[in-house]
Amino acid sequence: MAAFRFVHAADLHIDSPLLGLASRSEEFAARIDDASRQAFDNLVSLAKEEECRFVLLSGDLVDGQWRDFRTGLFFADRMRRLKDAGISVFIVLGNHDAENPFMRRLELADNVRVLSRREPETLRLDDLTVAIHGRSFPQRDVTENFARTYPAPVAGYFNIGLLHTACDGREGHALYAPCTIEDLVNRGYDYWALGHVHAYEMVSSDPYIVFSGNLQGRHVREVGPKGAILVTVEDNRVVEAVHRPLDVIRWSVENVDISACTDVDAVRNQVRESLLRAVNLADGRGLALQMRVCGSSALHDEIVAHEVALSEEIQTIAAAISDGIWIGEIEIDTAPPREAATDPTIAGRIRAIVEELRNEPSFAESLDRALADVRQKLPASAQAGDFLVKIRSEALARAARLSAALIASAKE
Ligand SMILES: [Mn+2]
Repeated sequence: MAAFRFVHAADLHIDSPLLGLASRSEEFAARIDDASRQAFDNLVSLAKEEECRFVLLSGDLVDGQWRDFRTGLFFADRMRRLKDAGISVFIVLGNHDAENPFMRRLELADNVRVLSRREPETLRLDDLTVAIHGRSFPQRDVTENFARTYPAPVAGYFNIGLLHTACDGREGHALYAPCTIEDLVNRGYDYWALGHVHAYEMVSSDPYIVFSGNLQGRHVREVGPKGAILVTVEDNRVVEAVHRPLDVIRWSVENVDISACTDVDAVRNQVRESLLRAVNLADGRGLALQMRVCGSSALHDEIVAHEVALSEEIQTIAAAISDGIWIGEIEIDTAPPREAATDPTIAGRIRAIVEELRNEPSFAESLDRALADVRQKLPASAQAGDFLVKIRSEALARAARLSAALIASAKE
């Protein structure tokens, strides 16, 4: 029974800076600068520990621009380490790699194969009955549907497609090498190792179509665990494909809802609980987070008046929990209690003005004067009296309805 493992990763963006960490502390800075390299080292370790036969990298190994040649040195060194462990590496280049002038000249050990930029290519690993199909980006802006140009599967083999693509579109990702899920399914492969989209996504498990996501989150929009897919194959079938977190800094957005808090102590507790939960999920990693204090509360005025003090307290609570928390931004987004909350729309503001008039004595007086005028012109009768009383009591409600209706029609 032929069984083996491989690991699928993408979007390494080695040496890409982690953004939004401008005002970080010095200790945290040291942990952060190396994050993308450490995450890649974690990938190398995973491949060795799990005795993987090969590693798949589905593009964007580096940014469009390197800071210097040491990025290439680092990558070449880790490829050699994989060679020493008997592990092959198969790569398709992505839009960032294509843009990078150094990537073309990169010398790599002979366990590494970068698939052709000119046409789709198939590599056969006969000892494992594996066929790997792929095509590198020749330039950044690939608008062609690459998937449809990929070769037919090799009969009796476990067929893998390596592809850097936005598939049928993913928010926040340029629509490069677009294709539909049907295009991928119809190709008849067993496993599509996709790259480009930074969020892990198991698009399908029959056949396997997987975005591994990036190895290390780079900013606060890339929250949660980041890593690679560890795949076990037996008799040309996937028996397991699991996402293994490999990141060293975890990004998180914490919403602290203070609606249920009746005093500032309760707010502090809420903040502490939220931080403890995030630290727990980060599982020993550094934690870079954005905190948003929200909810309707009677404490709103007090919180807004002492915003700076609250921010400092939150930092102190974090420091008391761990030295691995870095809070990038604290957003105070609370509201007054709901019953007192005002509707900010024009219609809402007019309703508020009408409500105010209802309690305004001078308005009542002028209304009475106007109605007295009308009364003189009406024949004296019980019906006319009732009519005026009705007008008097309904005038404000009618005015409110009329103004709301006028506003609604004006908007159309
Ligand atoms: Mn990309």
